[in-house]
Amino acid sequence: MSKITSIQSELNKVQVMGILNVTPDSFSDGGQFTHFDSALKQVEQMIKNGVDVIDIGGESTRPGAVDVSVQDEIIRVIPLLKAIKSRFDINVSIDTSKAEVMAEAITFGADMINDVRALQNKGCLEVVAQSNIEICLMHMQGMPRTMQENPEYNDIIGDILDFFRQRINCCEQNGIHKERLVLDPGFGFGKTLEHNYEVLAKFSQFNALGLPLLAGISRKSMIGNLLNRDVSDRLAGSLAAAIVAVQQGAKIIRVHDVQESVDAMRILKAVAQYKI
Ligand code: 9MG
Repeated sequence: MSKITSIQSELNKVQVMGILNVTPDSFSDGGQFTHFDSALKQVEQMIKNGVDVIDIGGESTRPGAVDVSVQDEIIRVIPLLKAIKSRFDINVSIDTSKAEVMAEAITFGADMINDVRALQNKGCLEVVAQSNIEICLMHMQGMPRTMQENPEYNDIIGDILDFFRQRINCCEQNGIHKERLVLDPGFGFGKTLEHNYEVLAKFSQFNALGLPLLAGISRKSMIGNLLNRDVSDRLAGSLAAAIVAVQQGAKIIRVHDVQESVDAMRILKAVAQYKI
């Protein structure tokens, strides 16, 4: 399996990460893929549509979401990971903040850990350090239950950069090499509408850290609230935002609508070859 970040080998290829939420309460597809067979069908469809990596999540991180036990999360995610790995040749990322889930995911062949808490929970650094898995470190102010109550920053880009530097140091001190890391400013995680658009406008500043960047904007309220669109009607806004992020250096986009996103990336690639 090739490295997801493909930093050296495929610098021009943006990776499309397809979202597979196996939670009953995720914000835009809640409950749709909780059944094993429908989840596998969805994976097959995403692969046909050109997905590069599937991101499986067993805990909802939407504002106000309730906690899930370790055992429940493992039951939701690990059998699916095993089934995908035995049937398909595709990279899989596991969206989790729990060390026990990370350990199981590593054992059963996951290619990436996508942690919205950036390995800050107990035991996570240690588990990940004992493997070669890639890790997405996401920025979040607060915790999902309360993060949207009153987010405040003096200098949002500076604060996110400081957070990234601190987490990168922490990883390196624990034996996790920088080359295994991907950074994500965490759209919608402890950020107002204005904060989100400022982060999108200044996304290129995160390139200063020299690591691949991930942008997860698909169907989020920063699209819906600006356009006054219901969650089922946010495709055009999501594609526009993804394109803005990619034009500023995003190397992975986390999306619900794989086919449309792959098409958009193909257009960008066709244009890119004529740029100096
Ligand atoms: C799990 N999850 C929900 N939104 C996300 C985002 O924007 N980035 C990452 N890395 N994970 C997310």
